[in-house]
Amino acid sequence: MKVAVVGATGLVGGEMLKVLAERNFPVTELLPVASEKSVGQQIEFRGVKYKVVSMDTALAARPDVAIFSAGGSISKEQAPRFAEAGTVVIDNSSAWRMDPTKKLVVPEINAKELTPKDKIIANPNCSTIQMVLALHTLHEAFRIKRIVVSTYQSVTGTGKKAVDQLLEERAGQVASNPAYPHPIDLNVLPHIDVFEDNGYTKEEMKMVKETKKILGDDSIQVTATAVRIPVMGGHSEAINVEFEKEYELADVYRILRATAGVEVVDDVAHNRYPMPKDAHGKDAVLVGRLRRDESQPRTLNMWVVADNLRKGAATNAVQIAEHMIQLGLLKV
Ligand code: 11C
Repeated sequence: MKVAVVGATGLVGGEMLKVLAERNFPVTELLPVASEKSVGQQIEFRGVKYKVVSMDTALAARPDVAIFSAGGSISKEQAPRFAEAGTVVIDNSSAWRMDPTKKLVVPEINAKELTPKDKIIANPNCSTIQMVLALHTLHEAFRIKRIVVSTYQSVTGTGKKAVDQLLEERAGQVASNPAYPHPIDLNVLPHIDVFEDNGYTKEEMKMVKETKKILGDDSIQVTATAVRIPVMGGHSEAINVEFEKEYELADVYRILRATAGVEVVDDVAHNRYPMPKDAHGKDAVLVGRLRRDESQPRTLNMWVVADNLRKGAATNAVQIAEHMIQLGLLKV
């Protein structure tokens, strides 16, 4: 299969290449695409060196599938060109997620909704993916009424510039080209992406809107506070979820242990709970600290951690492509 990776030189693009190789995705020809200034640069994939090409060169090669991780405006402009040329586009930006004509897919939840008409498929935001993966089977069992979530997000969600800011500050320097309006080392920023008119950030509103769309239920109420912390390796989330039906904690454990892509890490007697350093490099969404909210009936507290570059981005995108192969929507 001819595969284009758009944004191949970025943090997510690099993880895409790693995940495609690890999962033995049937790549016969790779087209790494990046901005004009990176064209000609070499990247390595499965031990072979490939030259970075321009968008137009990749388009002319008519790839079977193009995985985009190059930001919303590039996706908005370029994804339709690829789709018109017959390429299936899996887009990791926010450009198409809330478009009612596009599917927003977490494969374990809703890949079955994909049809031959779907030529641009949206990959959700990382903080949404890990939350809905930890919640969808509980929703089936007990019906979610309301979610209150606070996130603790890794600097890798912002990109290389933020990783460099953290590393420079940690080395005692003033960041040369900071990604954030404040220092991030020894600090916490209740600010991810831009502020909207309602006082929430765009990241917080993505969690509200995308959750409803993926779970296919507009009645679910979601309120979020998204926070950047000086961590690399994964996003963490404190989730308080109120159900319509009463639940038994034993059933919650049983359901989560049987949920594909979820790993329960919950043994407080031995100080075992999910942490970003353990999620780093893994595809599983780690769930722990499961406990009844004693202040309100039918309500559960949980702590959910995942590698935002993997299940939150690259792994989910590659899994969408794999499901499309299984469903006969992409031909090998
Ligand atoms: C962050 N969640 O951690 C963001 C990164 O809409 O795909 C991913 C943004 C997106 O900053």
